[in-house]
Amino acid sequence: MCRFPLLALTLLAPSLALASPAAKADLKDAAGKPVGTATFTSAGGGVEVKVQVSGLKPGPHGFHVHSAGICEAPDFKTAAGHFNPAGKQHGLDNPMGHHGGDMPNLVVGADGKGKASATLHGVTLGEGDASLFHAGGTALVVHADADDGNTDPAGNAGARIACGVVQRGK
Ligand SMILES: [Cu+2]
Ligand SMILES: [Zn+2]
Repeated sequence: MCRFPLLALTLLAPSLALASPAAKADLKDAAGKPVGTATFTSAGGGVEVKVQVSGLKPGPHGFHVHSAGICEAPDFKTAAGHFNPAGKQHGLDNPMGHHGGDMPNLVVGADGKGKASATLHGVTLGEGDASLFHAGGTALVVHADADDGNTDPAGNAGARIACGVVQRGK
């Protein structure tokens, strides 16, 4: 009989979805060209971010989760400031920091490609103000220059060169 497997699937599906909420962002540059992707998964009381990019200038680039889920080229100012649900200052090296959306620099190689993974602490994929899905959403932004790790409010990381809205995964 096929009735039992169907019933089991129906019962399992919702609990699996709750156990591993996931999200992604498709990064585009100021000209609208795709330059990378990021994935977000719940991990150890925070959110693990994995990003890979291509076609970017070699060297270190600041990248952060910003507090509004709107990516309007060319300057991506619509993504607003860094996601900061705890009301801290900017920077992983700042004693008054750091923002929930702060991460170490993304290093791009001579071939224009780069990869990074980082964990956002005090941030969730669930409900509430600390969620990447809070009202208005969030976006992942890559900058032209390195983040110095402590200058409030944005680490002197320069122009915003790529942006992707954080979207619920399937
Ligand atoms: Cu940023
Ligand atoms: Zn910040």
